[in-house]
Amino acid sequence: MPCSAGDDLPEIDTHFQPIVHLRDGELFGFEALARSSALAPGESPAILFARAQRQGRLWELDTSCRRMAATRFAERAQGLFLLPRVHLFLNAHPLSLADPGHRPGLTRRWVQQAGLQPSQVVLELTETVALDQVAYLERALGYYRDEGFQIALDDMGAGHSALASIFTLRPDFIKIDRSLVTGVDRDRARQHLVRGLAEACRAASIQVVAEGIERPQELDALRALGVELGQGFFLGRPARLPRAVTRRALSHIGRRAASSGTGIEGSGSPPPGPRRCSAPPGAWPGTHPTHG
Ligand SMILES: [Ca+2]
Repeated sequence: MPCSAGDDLPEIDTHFQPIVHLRDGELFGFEALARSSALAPGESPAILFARAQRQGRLWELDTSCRRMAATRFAERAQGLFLLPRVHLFLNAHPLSLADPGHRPGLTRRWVQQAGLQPSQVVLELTETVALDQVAYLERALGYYRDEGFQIALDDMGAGHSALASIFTLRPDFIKIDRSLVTGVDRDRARQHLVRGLAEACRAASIQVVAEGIERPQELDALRALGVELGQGFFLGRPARLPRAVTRRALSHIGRRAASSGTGIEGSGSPPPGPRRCSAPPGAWPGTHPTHG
């Protein structure tokens, strides 16, 4: 059941999309994605945030989305959140901390009330709004890190994002935008860029998540290029109930793990991945075979 984010703010519900280890298909976590009946099909929630920003209510909408996401995750995840290594990725607008309505400590409170540890939660800060506003991004990163959260820079490679800011800001994760992921298996320029990004991030102990993986060939290419984590329709569509990776993707990853030869120049054994969840893929509730 969706619920109101506040007086005359739109009704918001949350869907969850799995984030998966590309090497073996194990679940790493979920991104919480805002959905609203106030939007037409295909419209981005960014429209709602732009409106809230004009009304001086950006913080109100932003924090309400996170409160609902944490609450819904605890309600719908059938105990998954009790596993300490399942991560919940929550989007946070970097400019909302400058909003007049900002009250500190609320996100941490919502997360803890939902039974989650702040260290399980990754705040995704979009990079595209902040090319000339790095100070806001730095402030948001420091603020949420002090609250005990991990930090991801979102949308890397999209719009105006500045790759160099990765090494200034030193987030825990970067999320590579789908504009670099789509067709990466067929485009050597994208391959060079993604490989360089993955290698640089590994040297800086930053984990890389590729977004928008829709084809098995893209998954194979990203894994060969050293990307550790992925997200996209091939691995699992956003859904009201947090669900594990699709069986189709799991069996594909299993077959690829047993073979070699990706067609990607210079590919070798992938580097050691990030921390693993403690349960095997088959143990996750709600695995669904039909997505992807
Ligand atoms: Ca995001």
